[in-house]
This record gives sequence, C-alpha cells and structure tokens, in this order.
Amino acid sequence: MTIRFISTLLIFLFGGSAIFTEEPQKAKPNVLFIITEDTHWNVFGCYGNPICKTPNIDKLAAGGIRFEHAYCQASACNATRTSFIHGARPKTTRIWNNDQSTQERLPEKFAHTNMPQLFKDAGYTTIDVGKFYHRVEFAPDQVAVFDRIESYAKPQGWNGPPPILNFTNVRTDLTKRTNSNYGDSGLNFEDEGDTRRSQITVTLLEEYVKDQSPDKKPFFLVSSRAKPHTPYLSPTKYATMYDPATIPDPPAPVSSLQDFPYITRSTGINPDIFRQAPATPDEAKNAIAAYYGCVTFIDDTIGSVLDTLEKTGLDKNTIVVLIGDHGVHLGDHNMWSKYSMLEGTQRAPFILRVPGAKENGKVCNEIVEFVDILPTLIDLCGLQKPKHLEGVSLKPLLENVEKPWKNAAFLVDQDLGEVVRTKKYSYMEFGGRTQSRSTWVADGYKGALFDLEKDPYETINLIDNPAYSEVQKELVDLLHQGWKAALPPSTVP
Ligand SMILES: [Ca+2]
Repeated sequence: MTIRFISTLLIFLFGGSAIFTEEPQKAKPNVLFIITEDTHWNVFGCYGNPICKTPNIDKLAAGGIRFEHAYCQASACNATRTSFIHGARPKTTRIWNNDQSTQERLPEKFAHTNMPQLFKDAGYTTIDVGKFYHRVEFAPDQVAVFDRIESYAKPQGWNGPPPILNFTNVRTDLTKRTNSNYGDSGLNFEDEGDTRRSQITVTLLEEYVKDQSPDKKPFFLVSSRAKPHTPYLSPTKYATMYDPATIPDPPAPVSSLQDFPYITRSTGINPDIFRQAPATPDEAKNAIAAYYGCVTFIDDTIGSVLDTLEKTGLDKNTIVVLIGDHGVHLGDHNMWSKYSMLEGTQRAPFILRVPGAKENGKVCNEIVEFVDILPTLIDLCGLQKPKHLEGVSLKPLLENVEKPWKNAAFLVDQDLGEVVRTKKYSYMEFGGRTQSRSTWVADGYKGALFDLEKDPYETINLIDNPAYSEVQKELVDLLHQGWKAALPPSTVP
C-alpha cells in the first residue's frame, strides 16, 4: 500500500488531518543543485576576484559555507560529472574522459544508486533543468530516473510531463556559436538558453509552492547553466561590461615553466578556444573580459532562482549546492581549457547552504572533493547509503569549518596520469591511454612535484630535487595509497 493511498485514506477518514501532508516535507529538506560549466575557481567575487561581479552568488556564499579548497576528481566534464553524481572516483566508475558511455562502462553496482535515484527512492520528486550527465545518450537509463526533464534531451522511452514553459525559437547566428568565439552573443537576455533555464526553474518553484496536494513530496531539483563554457558569448550588456584594458595578464606564462614536459608538450593545443595558435596578450585580455561577462550573466540568472526561493519561503527548507563542474584555465600556462592535472582544472567553486547550519556565513579552508557531495546529501537528507561511496559526508564541517579534515585531493585522467594535491604540494605521475607511464619515464619524465607555497601556479618542477626527497616520498606513498589515506582516522568510512 502506498503512502499516497494511506494518506488519502486517512484524510478521507479523519477530515483532512495533516498527518501525512506536512510531515514528510518538513522531515526532508528540498535540494536545489546548481551546476555551472567550466568555472574558474576564483572567478566569483566571493572567491576574491576583484573585477568580475557576482552579487547573487556572493549572497548565497554569505548565507552558507564557501569551500575555498574544493577539487573535482577528473579533468573532463563526462568524468567529473559521473564521479560526483555517483559518489565514486574515475578509477571506480571507469569514466575518465568525454568519449566514454557511462551506461556501458559503469560497474553494475552503480545501476540504481545515482544521485537522482537515491532521492527518488527516498520519496523525492526529481527534476532536471539543463545538463546533468555529459550527454544523455551516454547515460539514458540514469537520466530517465528524473520525474521531469526540462531543457535537456529526453532519453528514449522517457514518459514524463511536457515542458512547463514554451519558448519561441530564436534565430541564432551559427557562425558565432563556435567554441573559438567570444564577445556579444547577439541575443536578447530573454532569449539566452541559460535565462530560459532560470525561468523554467523559477516557474517550477512557484508551481511547487502553489501545489496544496496532500501527497506533495520534497524536491531534488537540478538547475544547470551552459555558461561560462566556450563560446564566451553573452548579451551586449554583459559582453561590454568589462574593459579588457583592466584585465591583468594571465599568471604563469610559458616562459616561467621549468622542466615540465607535460605542459611543454601540449603548449599551443587548446581543445576549446585558441585552438590554432596561442592567444596574443590582447586576445587573452579580450577573452577573459568576455568570460567574466558570461559569469556575471549567469549570476543574474542564478539570482532570479535564489530570489524566488526567498520570496516563496522555500529557502528555509531547501539545501542549495552550487558547483562548477570542474575548473578551467584562463590563459595560465598558455592553456585555455580543462584537461590538465594542474590546479586550474582541478579546483572549482563549491558553495553549500544548509538551512540552520551552525557555520553558515563562514569560509571552510579544509580540502574537500566533489566526490564528497553525494555522501553529504545522503547524510543531510536521510537517503539510503550505498556501500561503494568514495567520499565522506561534509556534515561535520557544517558544524565546525576548522575541524581537521582530509589532507589531500586526488584526480585521475586516463590520458594524462594522476595527481595528488595537498595545500602545500602537488605531485603528478604522467601516463595513460596515449602514452604509458613507462614510456614517459623512459623518456626521462618521471613526474612533477610543485611547492605550492613558493610556486602557487605550478611552474617549477621539483621532481627528484634532493631538497624535496622526503616530501616526494610521502606524496608518492599518498598517491599510491589513495583517498582513504588522506582522511583523518575519525572519518575513514
Ligand atoms: Ca564542463
């Protein structure tokens, strides 16, 4: 007998008693999960960017906890998303890159334990607005879990409700929509895809509040933004908002890189923007100004959603998660994309606002990983906990942001290699699908070690430097022991 049937029966018998109408919603918080694309870790004002304006995201951070050292587990969209959606690392999910099908490669044990499925099983309405998995055709069964899918391809056989809003098609200038472009999109604010995703999300929240049905469930609502992924195009207002002359040159120019084959071998090859030739200094500033325009644009669209939460009172019982799906290089190391093991790719924004959390308003400087997000939501929302989780709940940090925590973050890329990253050092081993580790070593490239306190942009490779031999040994051990070795004993699951 379903809860819906029981509650209907009780309402019939006892004249509308609220026994089963209010309690489930109060017991379980709603979750709004905001994902932005390819987001540099310090592009938001609250992360210290002195130029780029993000008042709405800053306000979210001011009311929640902002994680200063948050790291994704993979360098490509498909891999990082599969990792945080399943709470497992790329070696376990077997999704390392953007050309791999989650459905085909994911081990059987994950078949019914992705993020939306766990929420659904716990009695939530699950809604997706915008990109969630990298591509729907890579994860059709996983995406089909959602009760409602908006502004995203629908898996074959999915039979959910029709779109809540209908938009007129706008004619976009296709010559502009190639990745290498940046500047004015030529679209009105209302006609941008991310604005529409915001409007859909706002409408869904407003409809949710109006819904007085006795079997109303809490929601797990994903609201994604396609920007600031390339092309760095936004409406005129945003595209012209930042004067390129005020943008500093990117840090870590090629001339600063020492003994770092991984970079010198890939210099000039950017998969997203500046594909053909390295950016000139002016082009770099223009592209960064355009990127900032995209970020302020999505901040406005996210602001509408967060304002709606407040206006409707839903903010009091809604957890808000905001992450970039991974980081991005904005010209440092002459790189303009992700697909690296450097901090630019691995570090990304992460803000968590849990109503009533003791440490709301604070910044957490502990190292956290995106693989921790699912265990945290499981903990906060009382979801069933799968055995295979490879992250830990961040709930203790919501009570004390200074609690001693994990001392390293890990990333693996099937083509590049592996990295372990502490606050003081990063250590990388090269090797993968295209060139094995033994070949790299035979070529004389054993790996890379960076002293992040002295060299925060990872330009001077200290591998086998006698002054760092102890440090190197520790990091080699940590990388090979894996993520559990980075946890304080009290939190090892
Ligand atoms: Ca991405």
